[in-house]
Amino acid sequence: MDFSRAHFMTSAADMHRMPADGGREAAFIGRSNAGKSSALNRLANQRNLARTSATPGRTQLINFFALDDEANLRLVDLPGYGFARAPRAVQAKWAELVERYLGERASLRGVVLLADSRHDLKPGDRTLIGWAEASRLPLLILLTKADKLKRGPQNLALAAAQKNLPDNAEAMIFSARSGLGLDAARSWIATRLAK
Ligand SMILES: Nc1nc2c(ncn2[C@@H]2O[C@H](COP(=O)(O)OP(=O)(O)OP(=O)(O)O)[C@@H](O)[C@H]2O)c(=O)[nH]1
Ligand SMILES: [Mg+2]
Repeated sequence: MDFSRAHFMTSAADMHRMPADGGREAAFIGRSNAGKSSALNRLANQRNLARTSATPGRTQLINFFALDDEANLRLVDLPGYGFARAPRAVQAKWAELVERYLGERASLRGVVLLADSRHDLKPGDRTLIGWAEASRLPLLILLTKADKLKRGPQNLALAAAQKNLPDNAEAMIFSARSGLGLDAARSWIATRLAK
């Protein structure tokens, strides 16, 4: 699977505006600023595929990227959550959209949850883990920005994240900056998108 072929397809604010629900896709999700867009860019070897920003909450729409000309294989960048300044109504709309997407999207084959390796998983992350489990979706937790941690703390973060995970989930250490965990993440996604 050639992730470097990834190209932007479309953005959607609701289920109706998403691309046709055929083929297979993997979705990226996580708190604002967790490193979703950076991970996508690194996986695809492209600097500006998904926008990255130091300002949390930039990705407000669901962005679809195709890996092939026919758009049968897709990567999906979901809006971040846990942005404290977002109005309650916006947060409620986010939850409704994402829960529906995870529950109803037939082409969705796997979810990649990104979480900063320097912090414990947050209640919002736990909610996501629960939704993925309820939808029986394979879940990969990427513990991001691991270049900011030495080896010992990386292992502690991994052990903490692996505690109490449901059977559908696994965790890995990852850094979009250094490329740590990149091959393992690519191979997990390729497996989910393979027939
Ligand atoms: N050191 C380091 N910084 C990173 C890494 N990945 C992302 N960052 C930084 O973290 C910040 C947020 O990264 P994004 O990729 O935009 O995060 P996001 O999850 O897409 O954020 P939203 O779209 O706002 O939800 C940026 O300043 C990135 O440069 C990493 O692997 N290492
Ligand atoms: Mg983003």
